[in-house]
Amino acid sequence: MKRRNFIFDIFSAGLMSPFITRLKPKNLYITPMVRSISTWSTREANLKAGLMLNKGIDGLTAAVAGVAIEEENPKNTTVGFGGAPDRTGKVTLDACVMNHLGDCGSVVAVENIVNVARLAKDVMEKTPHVMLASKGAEEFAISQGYKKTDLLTEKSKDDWENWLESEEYKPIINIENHDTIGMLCLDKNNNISGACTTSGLAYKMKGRVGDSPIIGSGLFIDNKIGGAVATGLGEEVIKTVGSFLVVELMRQGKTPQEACEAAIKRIVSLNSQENKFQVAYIAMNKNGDVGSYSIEPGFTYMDYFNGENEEKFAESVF
Ligand code: SD4
Repeated sequence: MKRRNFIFDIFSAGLMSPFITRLKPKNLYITPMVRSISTWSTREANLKAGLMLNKGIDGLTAAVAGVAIEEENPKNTTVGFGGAPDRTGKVTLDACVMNHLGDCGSVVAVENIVNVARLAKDVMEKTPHVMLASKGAEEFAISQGYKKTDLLTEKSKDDWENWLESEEYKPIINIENHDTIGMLCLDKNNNISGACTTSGLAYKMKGRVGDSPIIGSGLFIDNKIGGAVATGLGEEVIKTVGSFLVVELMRQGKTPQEACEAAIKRIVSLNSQENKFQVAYIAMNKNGDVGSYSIEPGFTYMDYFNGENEEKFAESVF
């Protein structure tokens, strides 16, 4: 009997079926990939999300739980509790979330509530709206059982008082106005979701809202393509609808890296070089490929992949 016929015969006789059954779980099953990336040195937050994704938890739940670590961290002066106040001394927070279905929620200029990304998720899931602002958002939070918390710490109060005495204020690139956390999570169902949360620019004008809670600017997800989040000077991100732009560039065939670079260069081309400021993007596509790019050097991001949670330096224009 020829070898090929012999193989055919034992298959058709069902003789191989016990082997195939035994081989299947071990050798033919591919573990779905998970990946979580987040802006700046948000190590613990990204690890939290990555471990949740590993357990099979969905991307949005993981992203909201991950960014909550920074919202609750008083040392992070750009997010949540301990965030720098506006120039009247009030801490006001902005956040948004978006899931793989294209559903989104957002809150802007919220006082006294720490976990505003979770609040944005609640707006998405429990109201007929996408965005709630200020007192309305706070009242909704209280109605949902959130605790009222004074977000101004002694340290951020002291810093603000020193700022009031300073003659001219210019934020120091990568030192002040950074650490906004934007996070993208690819879960075991190959769905991408994201969250973005911030106290915005330090000593901003009362009522100022940046890019972070604006769907398409601070965050955008299209689960057929991928997702992107922004950090840095929100006014410049809004002008180019930055995160949406990154996702649309990926739709046109660019890798996440190429898309981040093109979106950053768009901003640079609209500004003179004397006017120094930072903007950075991170992006991920459906294959789990990631990209990052910034205007000024010094932007880092966290990457949880294959069980490792690593800090990475992004390349920059200058
Ligand atoms: C804003 N984009 O309110 C935010 C600030 C930021 O890291 O990202 N800081 O403009």
